[in-house]
Amino acid sequence: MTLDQPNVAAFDPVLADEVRRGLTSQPKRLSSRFFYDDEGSRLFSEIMHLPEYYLTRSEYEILDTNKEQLLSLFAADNRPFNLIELGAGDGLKTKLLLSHFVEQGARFTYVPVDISAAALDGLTADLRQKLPALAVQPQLGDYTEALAQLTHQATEGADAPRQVVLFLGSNIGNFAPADAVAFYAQISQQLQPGDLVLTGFDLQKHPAVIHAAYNDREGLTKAFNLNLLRRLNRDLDADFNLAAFDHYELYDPESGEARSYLISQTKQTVNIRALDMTVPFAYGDFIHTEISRKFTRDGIEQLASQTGFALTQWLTDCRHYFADVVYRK
Ligand code: AVI
Repeated sequence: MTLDQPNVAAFDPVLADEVRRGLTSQPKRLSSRFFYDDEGSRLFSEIMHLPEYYLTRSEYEILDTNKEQLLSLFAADNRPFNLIELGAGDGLKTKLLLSHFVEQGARFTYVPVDISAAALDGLTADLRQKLPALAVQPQLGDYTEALAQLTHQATEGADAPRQVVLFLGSNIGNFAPADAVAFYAQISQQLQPGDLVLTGFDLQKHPAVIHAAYNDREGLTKAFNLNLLRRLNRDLDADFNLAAFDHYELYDPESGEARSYLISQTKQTVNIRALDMTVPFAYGDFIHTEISRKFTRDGIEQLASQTGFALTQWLTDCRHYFADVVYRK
């Protein structure tokens, strides 16, 4: 290898492969999975506090109002339970449930699962300090791998813990419809009858409310979207000029999809040196970066029935913007 050739092996192969495929496909696309480097995670935490981003506050209200009911369900028949949170992040909303469950003397272990070691370490340290009586068993890794490992270890018998999976914050909205079905089918296969899944779904509502949530006046969502290009500059030695791209958000009430794009504001060529690739952009060319699906009750019931679950609880906030839904295996 000569000195001016990129050392491709040093770059994240999954990122490299997806970027190569995404930027040569028509239309161009990049996966929203790559939003969450340290800066992207920080920006998302700020987005959650924006006045326009109603999702977090709506879900907080639901969990706060229904925490007693949720505990009765999770601990039914006096069984202990494992509370397995997929994509725990900073655990903001879960802490509300955890402190209530600990106060009530519930027999349970909290198992946060996350792909980011930094996020898991931070969350675990914070919980050990704030809720020292809580049993925490962090699991680093991909959701389905971690879930497979956990349920494989599960014991049987009357006092065997019930598995309760949490997937909050409408993270499910970032999956394409077929991927969401495959994901729940996989979770379902790993659970026993009587195990539960609590999911946060953002609901369809006035399109203007949804559009504003992804097009905030402060420009944080724009910064979050553009940060993906900054990441490619750093991780794949690319030279995207962030000022030459704009954020564009579309909400389509027919499909229930909010879609984020990055729009080229000029004719330009971008070099991605780690991939030995140049990407031409015409004025107005776009990269599709995220889908945030909004659901109907019918769609949520259908997802349950297609994947081996029954919908047992439907909890919403006072404006009916968001639903936290319990599926039983
Ligand atoms: C993480 N996820 C549920 C967020 C959403 O609403 O789709 C990510 C986000 N994208 C822009 N703003 C927030």
